[in-house]
Amino acid sequence: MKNILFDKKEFIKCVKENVKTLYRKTMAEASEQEVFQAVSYAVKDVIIDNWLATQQTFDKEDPKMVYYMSMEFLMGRALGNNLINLTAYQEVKEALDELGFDLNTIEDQEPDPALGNGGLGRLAACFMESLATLGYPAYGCGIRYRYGMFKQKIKDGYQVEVPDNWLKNGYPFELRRPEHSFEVKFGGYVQAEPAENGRTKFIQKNYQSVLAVPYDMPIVGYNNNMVNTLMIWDAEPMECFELDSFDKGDYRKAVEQENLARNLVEVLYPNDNHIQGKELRLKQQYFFVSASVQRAVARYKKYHPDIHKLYEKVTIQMNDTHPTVAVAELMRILLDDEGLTWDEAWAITTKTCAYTNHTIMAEALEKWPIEIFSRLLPRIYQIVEEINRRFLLEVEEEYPGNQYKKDKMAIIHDGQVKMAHLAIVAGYSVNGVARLHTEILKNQELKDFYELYPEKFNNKTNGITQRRFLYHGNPLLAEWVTNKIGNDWITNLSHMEKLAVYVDDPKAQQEFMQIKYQNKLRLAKYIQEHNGIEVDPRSIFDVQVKRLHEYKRQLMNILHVMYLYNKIKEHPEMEFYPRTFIFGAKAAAGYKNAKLTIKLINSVADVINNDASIDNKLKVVFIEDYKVSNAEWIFAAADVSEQISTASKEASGTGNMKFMLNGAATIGTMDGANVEMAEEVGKENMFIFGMSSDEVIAHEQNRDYNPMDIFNQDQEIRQVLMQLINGFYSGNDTELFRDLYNSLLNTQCTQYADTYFCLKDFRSYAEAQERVEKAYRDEKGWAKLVMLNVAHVGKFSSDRTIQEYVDDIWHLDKVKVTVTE
Ligand code: DL6
Repeated sequence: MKNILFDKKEFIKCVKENVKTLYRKTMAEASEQEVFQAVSYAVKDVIIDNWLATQQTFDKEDPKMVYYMSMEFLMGRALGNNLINLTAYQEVKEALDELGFDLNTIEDQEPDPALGNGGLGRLAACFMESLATLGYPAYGCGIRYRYGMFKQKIKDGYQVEVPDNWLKNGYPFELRRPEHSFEVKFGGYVQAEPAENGRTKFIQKNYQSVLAVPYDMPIVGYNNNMVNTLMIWDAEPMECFELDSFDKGDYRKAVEQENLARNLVEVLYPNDNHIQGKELRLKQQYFFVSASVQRAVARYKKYHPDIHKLYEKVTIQMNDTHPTVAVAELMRILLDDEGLTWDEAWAITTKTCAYTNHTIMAEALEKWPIEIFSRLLPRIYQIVEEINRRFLLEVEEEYPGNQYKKDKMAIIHDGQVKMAHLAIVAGYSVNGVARLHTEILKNQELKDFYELYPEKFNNKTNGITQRRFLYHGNPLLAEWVTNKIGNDWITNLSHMEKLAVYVDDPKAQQEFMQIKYQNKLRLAKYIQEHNGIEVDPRSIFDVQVKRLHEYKRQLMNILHVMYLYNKIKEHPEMEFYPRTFIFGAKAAAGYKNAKLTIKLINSVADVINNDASIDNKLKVVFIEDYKVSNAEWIFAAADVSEQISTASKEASGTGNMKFMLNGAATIGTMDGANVEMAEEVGKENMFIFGMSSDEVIAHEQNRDYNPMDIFNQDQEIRQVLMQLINGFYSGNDTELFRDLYNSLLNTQCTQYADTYFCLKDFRSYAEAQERVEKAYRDEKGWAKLVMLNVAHVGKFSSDRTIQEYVDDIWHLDKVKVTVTE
């Protein structure tokens, strides 16, 4: 692909100049990190022209914008993807070759901006990329955490969290925009004063405040000149710490402001699907939301005199409940700054804000104690109280005298502010992230709200960007696909279905499996270098990489590995296709059972990998520091994708889609988006097992499941469980894994034993794994099966998801950006 934007000679010159001006060095003297910086600045030069052109197009065409508000954006590295989307990857690779550097090595110098935990943050990143690629005007709004997701080290089998100082060398792709700073106020009290128009003015007094300063990051669309903006907010003190404030007796306040600013954006809360309820977290939420809403309103007002029509140009998507204070902040601006009446402000707000729900896990549903909420955000709390008061009148009208309904649906109840209720009451759209998830929301979790506002509910099944997870992460397969069907798949993944004609073609099958083998070699090398474990690339690579959470059932996976090991030991003569079980997962720092599961996986790995008697039939690998950059390699190398959550618990999953795109077969439950994957590729081309979500929910409601029955009846399962407490994997320490044993069996230790039905689904899982092995032995059959998966992955592009958001929720128009020389 020839690229007019990149003149190789010019580019080389620019890189050399950058090395000189940034570091006073020649290329020969520059380190790889310095070359990365120089290359990135050269790429940014090109991006800036497109970015400017995009902004000019926005100014001229005045399109409606979506403000995608999210506490998390798990962007991953930018350089490689920017090059791909500028269609300049090959040219830059060649240019660097000429300079004596390898582009992959230079890419490795970039920190992973890990401003997110897992699925929710990565989805936001895929959405930003798809919006730009499809040509839709969008701002991502988030926080510029100084420390993103921690780096994970494994020491003695345990997870150790190491701070991730991703900004330490400076980040070349960001742009500080102090001219768009806003003040954000916390605390104090609200004073009501009569206003000239006869109404009441509400003024926040004696507050502390910080200055929110945006850093813009470019989001480059694929081959279309479009560059959208991710604005992530940094906090700075309103006044610098000055000595004269000491003299003025303001010393304490000056220090407080400085501390507030420093602490606010210091660190991302590393919890996935679990809310910690810390005051600082609420501060972070209000901080970035207030700044973003202020910026959205200011931008709108620059071009439009009538604030009543804000919703015609601005839509705010709240990524889970974390940014839900946006509702009250917009109301505050409209009431207090713009002087609108309540009804006017409410009419605008309820046409502007929309909400996506990402989980039904009770522990992830945000509820803030009134005490914290009202102390920190006194004016916002007043507004929420009024929204609640009016909403309860509406409920009363619909269900007269039904106090039970009111208590259940109230936004403020039992000393708490319920953010999901606020989001639903004020939002014009409420969506789940896979069909099953949305149905569970409608019929169980949010049933009362669905009955009241059925028109608000809709489903938007998640997706992933193929530009990162195939084009960049798996260049061999990407090239093969392009050779077979052309390159339309890059911007329209449904073209993959054209591959279906090749699934029975022996030559294509062989090529496909050869690419998989190359990718397995690449991962095997990585594992050798990082874990010191030699794995056989001819073995089945069976992979579970995702956040560690009990509902995702990494524990069931490792129990099954223990079970297989017992079988191989007892029946060495048994036929067994060699397997490498690969895990990668970060556990929240305070999540005890999750961390203990990591230790268990590593302990099992120690025993199995060092047992020469099993003839390398089994290997277990825990990949340290699973993150977006190594994920791309892992997906490319997987034969089997483990998507084994307890049915009903995984809202969608997106890893499942990344594996499918890269030609892995899924072993999974009928949960989240797995259900739709099975619909696309056919159940016979996946390895489905376990209880359905209805069965799980029925057991939960009836409380009629007792894992002890299984323990008593199933000898092999009992043997595995006993190995948790007889020191088999813990150097005779019988206590080390007792909490895991208890979580599965002991009702006194957990709410109810085996909350996530690991034992209940175990036999069905083991049987599905036997089917996997049998299928893998049939080389042609396997090649056909995984190729069919790739051919039917089209639906799971985030381009499709974004188009649905645009059509059904946001109603945006595409813009076309032209760059003039
Ligand atoms: O929608 C993105 C992603 C889903 O794919 C996962 O299934 C779901 O677990 C995840 N949800 C969260 C919720 N976090 N909170 N709070 O991360 O969202």
